[in-house]
Amino acid sequence: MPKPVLYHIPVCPFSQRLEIMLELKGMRDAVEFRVVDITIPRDPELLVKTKGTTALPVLELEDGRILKESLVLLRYFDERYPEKTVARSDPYERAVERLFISHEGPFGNNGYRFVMNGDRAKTDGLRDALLADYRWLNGKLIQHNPEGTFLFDRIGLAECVFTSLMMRFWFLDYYEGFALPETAEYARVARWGAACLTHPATQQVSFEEIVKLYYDYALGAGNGALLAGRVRSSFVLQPDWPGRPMPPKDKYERIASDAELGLL
Ligand code: GAZ
Repeated sequence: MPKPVLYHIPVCPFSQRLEIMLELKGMRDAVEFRVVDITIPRDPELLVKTKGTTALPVLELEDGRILKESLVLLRYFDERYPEKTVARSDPYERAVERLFISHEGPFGNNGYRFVMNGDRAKTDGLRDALLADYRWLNGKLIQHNPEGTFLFDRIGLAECVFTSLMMRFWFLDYYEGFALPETAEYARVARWGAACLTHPATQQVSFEEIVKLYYDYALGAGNGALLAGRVRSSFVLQPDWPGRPMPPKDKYERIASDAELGLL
């Protein structure tokens, strides 16, 4: 039986969104996941299919047609396998869900800018920008479901979109000592975040995996790029992350060697 093929990077937040969606639908096996190593040149056949673009995830349908963009793919899966829908069905709730999701871009960017920063003088400003996003989310959650846990009565599309980003932000806990303040203006988003991070359908990656693979991001090198003095990216698939040591936290001081990171 042919299946759609999803080309992806397992540790990428945009791929994990789709895994969460399929898990919630009980349809994880409907799609074949094929891992792409972003630290080596891309397979020319895949580049032809994507017309030269490199961003993943990319979905190839059974007839060869190609779809991209995680937010587009989330809705495609939800509509293609409609037995159990994850997105809301009521028009007003769908509108609220869309508005909430419209904040994922700024939220993701602010978290990544914060972890990739190498200038200590900028840390406070970057933390404040991310905290403003958390306050926005807090306000929306209070507005639409003050007593509950998720944006609506169950985990849904909004949670597919944001959970994978909140999990990546474990790199902020580790490399920046970041934690949400335990004050009233973050209480609702903290309750939501904790439920998202611990839900059985969202357990595709771990704290340890994120911290180890994103070491190079924390020093400013994204997407498999190489830092000075290094020949291996922290995004390499081998040696696999479970066998590597936890990276040093002193990102503002120096770049750890390949050997120290267990990459050789
Ligand atoms: N909009 C696309 C989607 O599917 O939603 C984004 C896909 C994407 O950026 N994929 C990246 C990729 O495939 C991996 S995940 N790169 C390999 C290549 O060869 O292009 C996120 C950021 C950021 C930097 C990186 C990432 C990230 O901000 O996780 O902000 C959220 C990349 C500076």
